[in-house]
Amino acid sequence: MDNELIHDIASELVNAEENKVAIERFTKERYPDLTVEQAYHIQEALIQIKRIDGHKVIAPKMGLTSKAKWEQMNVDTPIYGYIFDSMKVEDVIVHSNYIHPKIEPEIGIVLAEDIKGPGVTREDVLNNIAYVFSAVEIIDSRYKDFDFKLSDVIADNSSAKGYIFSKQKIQSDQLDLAKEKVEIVKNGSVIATGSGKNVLNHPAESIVELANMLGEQGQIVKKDEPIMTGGMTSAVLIEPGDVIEINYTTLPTIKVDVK
Ligand code: 0L1
Ligand code: MG
Repeated sequence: MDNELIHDIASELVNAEENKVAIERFTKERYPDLTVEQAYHIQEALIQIKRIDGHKVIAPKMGLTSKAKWEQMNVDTPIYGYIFDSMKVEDVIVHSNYIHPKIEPEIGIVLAEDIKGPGVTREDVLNNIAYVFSAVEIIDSRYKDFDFKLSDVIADNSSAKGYIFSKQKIQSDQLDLAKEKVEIVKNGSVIATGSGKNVLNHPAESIVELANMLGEQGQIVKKDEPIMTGGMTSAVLIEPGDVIEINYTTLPTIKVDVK
């Protein structure tokens, strides 16, 4: 796959995002043998296109971090993507800005010092946390019906489209990251529950995986970057008019309306 084709596929994904029109996954007919390595090259090209368009990368994000998603997709590895300044959401999700948005509650971690894999361990991460925060990711796959294979979703920047972060920063000794629980309350009813354990058994493992995956590319995980470690529940579809409250055991509640 040459650079021109990689750039064309990345452009197609950016156009789908901008026009809010979902496309067929590439592995369905056009590129059934698209590899994970090629997919990360497409993701890099997509990031570059967005940078040229004026978007600033804020941090990497982790995806496919739960056993449930691994079984569903028949994979055994998480993936990463990147979030941009333009994806930030405060109190209102404007539904028409998306194709078919879903939300997932996550635990966010900011590191005190840069780390570089391979060989990073859970202890390395736990000893290097500046603070944690609550996060809601808005995922919005550019593929029709969220129908994708692993390579498709990697190329599509891991479905990243939005994020809401708590303003409050919590010291990591204030909570047990694996035992931290969360519930999604939609229009007054609890519709999903989960915990930090659902994220690779411990959210710090998500940063371990990220550091080791980026390390293979000669890249580091930087201090001060707000990293979403992965969904604590299944992602849930949202609709205009929804009133959402995400309650954690210790981390700050996040409230958001969908318009
Ligand atoms: O952050 C995530 O786990 C999403 C990764 C992509 C899979 C999806 O769109 O459901
Ligand atoms: Mg996520």
